[in-house]
Amino acid sequence: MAFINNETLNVFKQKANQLVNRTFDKHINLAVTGLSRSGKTAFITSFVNQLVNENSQSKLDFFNVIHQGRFIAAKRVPQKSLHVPRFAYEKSLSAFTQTPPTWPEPTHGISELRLAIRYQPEDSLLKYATDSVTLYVDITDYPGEWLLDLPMLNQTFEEWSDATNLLLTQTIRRDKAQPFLDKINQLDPFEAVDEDKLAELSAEYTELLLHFRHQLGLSVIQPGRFILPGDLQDAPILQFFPYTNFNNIDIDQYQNADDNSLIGMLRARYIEYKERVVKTFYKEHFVNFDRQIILADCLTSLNSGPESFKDLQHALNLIMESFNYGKSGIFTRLFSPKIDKLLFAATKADHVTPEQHEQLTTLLNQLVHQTQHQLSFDEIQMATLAIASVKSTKSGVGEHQGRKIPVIQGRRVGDDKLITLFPGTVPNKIPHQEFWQNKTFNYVSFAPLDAVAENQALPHLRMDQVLEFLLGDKIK
Ligand SMILES: Nc1nc2c(ncn2[C@@H]2O[C@H](COP(=O)(O)OP(=O)(O)OP(=O)(O)O)[C@@H](O)[C@H]2O)c(=O)[nH]1
Ligand SMILES: [Mg+2]
Repeated sequence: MAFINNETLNVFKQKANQLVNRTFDKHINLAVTGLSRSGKTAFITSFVNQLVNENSQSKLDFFNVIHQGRFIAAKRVPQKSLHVPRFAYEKSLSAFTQTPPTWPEPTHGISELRLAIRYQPEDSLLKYATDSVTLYVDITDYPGEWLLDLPMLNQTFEEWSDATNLLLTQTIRRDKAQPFLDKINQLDPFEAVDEDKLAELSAEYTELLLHFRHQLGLSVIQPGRFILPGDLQDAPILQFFPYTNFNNIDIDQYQNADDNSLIGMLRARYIEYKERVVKTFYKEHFVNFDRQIILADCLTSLNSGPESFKDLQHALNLIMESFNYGKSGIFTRLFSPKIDKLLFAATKADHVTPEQHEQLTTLLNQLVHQTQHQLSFDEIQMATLAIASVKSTKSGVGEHQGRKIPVIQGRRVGDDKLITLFPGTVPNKIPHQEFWQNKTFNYVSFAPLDAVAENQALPHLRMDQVLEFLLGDKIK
């Protein structure tokens, strides 16, 4: 007869418990996106930081699992996909812990991080079966520019070229684009291709896109990969450009042009780009996302003027196409994504006084829902919030001409000076000419206010509401 001693029994119990836990463990693939500089890195850093440093003083009251005292702990664990770069959490956090604190460096592609959150279940079934459950959250950071390419999948090279030509010849882009357009329009599209010349013109087109994004604050950048090439830098697949003179060439001759002619090669590379770059992202990554947060920096666009704002509107429109599963032929044909929750966040809300936050949320809501096409989002629950991943201002009351007005105070980026101001009123709907004429909105970039200790939670605005919306139902 075999005897089981206490120790063996304990090991047994432990194993049984582990097995139960494994059965009940949950998992979410959470994707974070937004155009460049919209605040993705700061957001993910704060998201992780809030959870791993959760303690009795944490400011996450709207995250129910914490409010109800069921949260046990969160930690980073090795990520799932070994072929995707790691999100550089330590590096990014160190920007906020150094003195004086700064913002993290820009990032240039996709990255991943896995978080394990242990909690006590409240769900009646789970509660009797186990003391704790782990929710694994795989967070992916990817550039919103990649979503701008989706509509290209439905366009031929001619259609895309014509659409891009239209964009390049509109007011704000025209001045800068004209010399490039002149060069293209002088080319003989049927001549034998010179690959060096093609590379040179592609580089020129990329420079234009970079100028539009970073100097003019524009958002509609196509192909998105051109300004964020990652490991495709200098690859021929990123060496093409729109042919902007279709009106003046013989279409039959174009249809019959072979790949060794200039226009033939442009067309071939465009097709290859769609197949290998655009589709691959959707097939390898996008289809696996369960939840998505889209960060939009409405305040910088408001500050940059009507053209920049209109462009953000246009870009959000294009981005929404990626979540339009109902009608879009692209999705029914090629992919079956499964995103069930979509959160739009207006970032950097700490740049305006608190009573403006509601207006900012309403404004983003209008931008998201203004889309001309009747999109079908039946399957997706959507919400809009105004947030600050890392709150960098203090708010208070000041006086102007004998009147009390709300103000914010922060360290201005550039000269580090502590300044106090009322940045102005955020329009609660898509602004008309009057708003732009009066130009009462004055946005100033602030540096993070105070350095935090490594185990201290970063100050924020509404990150707890973000957590509740994105994870709340999975952590019951
Ligand atoms: N005041 C304030 N500024 C913020 C906040 N989040 C981001 N910023 C500002 O926005 C800039 C861009 O933030 P990132 O988090 O690097 O944005 P990103 O989307 O990762 O940018 P890329 O990596 O270039 O695509 C920062 O350098 C800050 O100036 C915030 O919560 N508050
Ligand atoms: Mg980044």
